[in-house]
Amino acid sequence: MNPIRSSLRTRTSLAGLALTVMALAACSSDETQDSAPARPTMAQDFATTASCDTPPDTPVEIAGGSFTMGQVDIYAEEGPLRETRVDTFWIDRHEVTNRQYAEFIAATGYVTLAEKPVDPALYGVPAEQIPPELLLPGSAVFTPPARPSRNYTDWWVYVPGASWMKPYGPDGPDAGSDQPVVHLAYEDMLAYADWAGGRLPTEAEWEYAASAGMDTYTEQPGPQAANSWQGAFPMVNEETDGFRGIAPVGCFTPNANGLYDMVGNVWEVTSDFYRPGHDPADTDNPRGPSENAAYDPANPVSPSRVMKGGSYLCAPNYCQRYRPTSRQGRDPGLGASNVGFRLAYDAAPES
Ligand SMILES: [Ca+2]
Ligand SMILES: [Ca+2]
Repeated sequence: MNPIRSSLRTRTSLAGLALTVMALAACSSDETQDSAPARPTMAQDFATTASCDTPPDTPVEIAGGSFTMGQVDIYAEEGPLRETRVDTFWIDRHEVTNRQYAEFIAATGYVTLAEKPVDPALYGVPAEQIPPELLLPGSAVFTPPARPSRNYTDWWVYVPGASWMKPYGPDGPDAGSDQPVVHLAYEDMLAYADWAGGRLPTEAEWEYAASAGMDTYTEQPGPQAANSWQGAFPMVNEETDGFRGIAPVGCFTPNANGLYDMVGNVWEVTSDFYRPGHDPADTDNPRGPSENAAYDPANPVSPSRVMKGGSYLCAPNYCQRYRPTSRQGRDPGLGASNVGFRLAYDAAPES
């Protein structure tokens, strides 16, 4: 067995941490298989040097209103349907990019969680029992398996040295400046938001902003509609949309609000705590459950946050999450190579 993969499973068994970062990932599945396929390609094979016209960094005003939040015909965690009110807010046109995050780092000297050694106390066992590689700084990187699989431990690998600056690991290329920043913990996103004068959107705000003029993409987005996965996930990536992995922001058609990549490219973390399903009575600017009420079956260790919209890792043969209503829990303490964010604002930011 690959030692890194073995380590990841060990880490999962110790603390439940990696389990969550894997489950948050592309999509979830209840099916598993025992065989551990080899991997024919490396993580960095998913990198691109393509460029697109980057949308402006100025946010878009989303006029307050009501919409039908949720969906009931795909996954149980998205229901029930309910008419939901959202007040006016502003939201970024595109996912936060590596260029923007680098400006924050340069201004503050901030160090992200993935760049720090792992606290042995998180494992709950004597330090001498923890494999040393599990204490190295790092993050979870998508690495495709060689044979078909529905077991996410076959494609999520804990890679020491992976970080927002090296999203494919230390041997891969540097992060593309106009590509979405990934491998961040929740606290890393909050730190950026504080510096930039914004905040993370609530799930209701995000879904309201994403829903304008959007199809639900129960099957597959068109090749111009979203950076998705064409072919049989996780092996066959036909790249019909031009991107095997992450795309620079703004390469796909914006929605009716002028927002790019709300669906696809990278998952986007919101401020709501996660639990399966929505509170049917919480319909006026909902902010999700309390921390005590948060519950994520894939993450028993720490209260997950909601992330939205799916990523470049998903396909109808495996999951159906290229929709504004799609949601999964996100462990706040670990990064992954397909999870990012964008900011919301209570007022028009000063230019
Ligand atoms: Ca793609
Ligand atoms: Ca996205």
